[in-house]
Amino acid sequence: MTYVTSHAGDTPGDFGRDVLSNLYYQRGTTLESASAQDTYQSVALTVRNRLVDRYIRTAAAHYRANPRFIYYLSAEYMLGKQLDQNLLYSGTEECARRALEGLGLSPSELAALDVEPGLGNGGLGRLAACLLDAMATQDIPAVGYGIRYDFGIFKQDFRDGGQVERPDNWTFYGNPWEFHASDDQQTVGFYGHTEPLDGLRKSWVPGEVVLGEPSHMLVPGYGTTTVNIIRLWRARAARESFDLSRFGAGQYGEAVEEIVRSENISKVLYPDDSTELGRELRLKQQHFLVTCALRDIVRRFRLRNSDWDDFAGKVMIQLNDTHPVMAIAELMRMLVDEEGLEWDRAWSITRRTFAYTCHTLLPEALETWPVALVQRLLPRHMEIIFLINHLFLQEVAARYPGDEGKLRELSIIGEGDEQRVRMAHLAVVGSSAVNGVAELHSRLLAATTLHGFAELWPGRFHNVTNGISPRRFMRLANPRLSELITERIGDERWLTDLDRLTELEPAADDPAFRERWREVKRLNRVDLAHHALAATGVALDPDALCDVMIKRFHEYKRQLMRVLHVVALHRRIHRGEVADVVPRTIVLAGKAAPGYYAAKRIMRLANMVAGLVNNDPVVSPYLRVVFLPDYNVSRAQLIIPAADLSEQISLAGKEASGTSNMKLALNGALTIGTLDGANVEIRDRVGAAEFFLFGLDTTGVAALKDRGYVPWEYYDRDPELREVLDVVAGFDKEIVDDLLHRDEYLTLADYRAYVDCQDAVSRAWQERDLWTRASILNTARSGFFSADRTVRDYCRDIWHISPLRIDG
Ligand code: CBF
Repeated sequence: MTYVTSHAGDTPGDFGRDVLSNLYYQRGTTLESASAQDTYQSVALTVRNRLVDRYIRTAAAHYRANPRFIYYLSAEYMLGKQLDQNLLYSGTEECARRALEGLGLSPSELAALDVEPGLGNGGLGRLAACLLDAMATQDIPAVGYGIRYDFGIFKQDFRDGGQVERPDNWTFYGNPWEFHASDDQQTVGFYGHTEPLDGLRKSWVPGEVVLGEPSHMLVPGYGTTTVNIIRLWRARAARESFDLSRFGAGQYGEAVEEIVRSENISKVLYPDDSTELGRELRLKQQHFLVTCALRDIVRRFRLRNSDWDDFAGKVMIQLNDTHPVMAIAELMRMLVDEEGLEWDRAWSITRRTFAYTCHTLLPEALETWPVALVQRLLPRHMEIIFLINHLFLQEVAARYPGDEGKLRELSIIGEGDEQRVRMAHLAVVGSSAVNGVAELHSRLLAATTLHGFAELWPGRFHNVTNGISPRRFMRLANPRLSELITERIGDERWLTDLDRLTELEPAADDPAFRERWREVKRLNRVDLAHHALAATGVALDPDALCDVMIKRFHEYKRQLMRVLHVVALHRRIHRGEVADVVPRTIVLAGKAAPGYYAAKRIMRLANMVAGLVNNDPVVSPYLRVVFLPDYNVSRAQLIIPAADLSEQISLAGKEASGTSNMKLALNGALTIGTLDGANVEIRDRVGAAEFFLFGLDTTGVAALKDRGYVPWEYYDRDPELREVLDVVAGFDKEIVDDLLHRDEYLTLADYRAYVDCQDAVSRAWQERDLWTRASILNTARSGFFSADRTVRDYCRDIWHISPLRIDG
């Protein structure tokens, strides 16, 4: 059989012909009568098809080589728009542009119809997408597994300054990027009971069964043939679940009850967990994902292998945070109960198969599940977890004889008011490797949060500092700067070898280059200003310093401190103290978890302060605040290239890594930040002189807390802070009360250092050449933060695999 496969040497004519053919045969229409959706979907298919040939070749080469695969399990993926990415990765950008223009179509109007799959919340989900990109680019055989939520992360609007959440029906018009594979459906059980078989084996008789239906999207590598996939699962009810007789009796709701109950599992990302039912649904989602993924992984393993002792050699499962950790119990269940393996053999295979990435230091972010809930929903898994824990605690007891405290500390089962399964403990016990996501984070994990485990198994603990995709966050986001860099370096290979950016260093001292760099930054600020005006009605000055804080709203990230500084600037300017003031645009963007009231209050305050500033005719020539709603990957791609200053101001010891810090530094923004997360490594690499450091470090934080932190003292001693808090109290007294009496994240303690450091930023901005020099050096020295390097670190330290290059 021969297929028309290769699009190498494509001309605009070929591309245009394929668009027309897709319009005709896939949408049943012609260019003359096509709707905007018809045209967009046909163009998307045309681009997608240009990756299929590479994907088929990749799959065939993987089949032949039977390598060790990396299976990345994650509840979240923030993939970003696919059209711009796939045009770039298929090498058809230019050809497509000419073809579309030839057909009288506007590439930018088509791009606007491309929908971002918002299948994640924030850093962890975007990291997953960057790692998939880098794995494909590094020729690592890999599959990402996740859930195909019907509704992704909510859309954010503001009403009276407060966040309003709207559903994100991202596949409303269909998703042209995915391939459905109904034949690979899997069956997932819930509830029920267990029955003894022989030895430790049991049979689980589920009380409810749901189907998982996969579809996959292509994950192309850049500058290589490899195209991997991400496989997303959607929950479906069994075929016969529609109750025809009830429907006939007019009981329309009851007739589809089972369908609705089943499909609810993949309905939304992170269902509200403030109710018992919501929590149960979340656990159901987790079990659904891991069961579908594991069954698919075993199916793939069996294509070329038959001996279970080869499993861990062929299968490496990376657990992205605790959400997929139930996979450890599920694999044990499959091996012991279904495959009849001895417990010890199954445990050895399981432990060697899994590796776990921890993304937090906040104890409250380490997931736990009530034993009673797990017992009811997943009775066999609970028995398995108890047994894993029992055997583990025997090991602990042997190592620390008589030390009851140690047993309590390390146990997978937490004993409080109610027994709870500590998922991070299960992850560490059931994995061959555990890693933090920045040097400081990994160090603190081993010293504090997971200390007992690091003492027990020091060799199991690693650091893999996060990274970002330079393709997405430089080449696609910032084409102007990319072009300038390519022109200077001489070729585009820096996009896959980001350390080559160091070749820009001499250019930092070249006045003509600095001028062009500034011009690019300015044009990017002009683009942002257009967008901000359209989105919010706030007019921005493209010559003002663009000061950016983009991230989830969380108290520890301290958006509140950002707002306090804005109020301080407002007061100063309003009083006429403008001698040292440089015009600034404060850009804020980020969502808060719907039930996180403290974060939502801060967001509301930020919007109110924005109104105060923007509507004050004395202040607004110097200062503007724009809060761009509905932050997502596409908005990040727009904001980051325009940024001059990157706000990374979390309380030291709270941010695991951060990745917006890397994206902004790569795009030439200077950082104002604390010694937290990956800020530490950014400062080490770009240079202390090119980084505005302020605030307590982790030792200072601990010492202050030990001494007894009294926020009032800072208020008493700092007249400007007093004035600022008085203004804030006029908007929201509760926020000020909390700051003065509790201030868990030491905002007042770091406030003065922060504001003084911001003054230093303003002075530095006036030294335009020095600033631009530092901006260029930030870019030139950010090569380390490429996700390609992250993937290479995983390969070397955790996965123990090498790239598999696909010919052609
Ligand atoms: O490691 C990726 C990111 O993950 C988080 O967003 C998370 O969800 N735990 C952390 O908060 C970030 O610090 C980290 O960069």
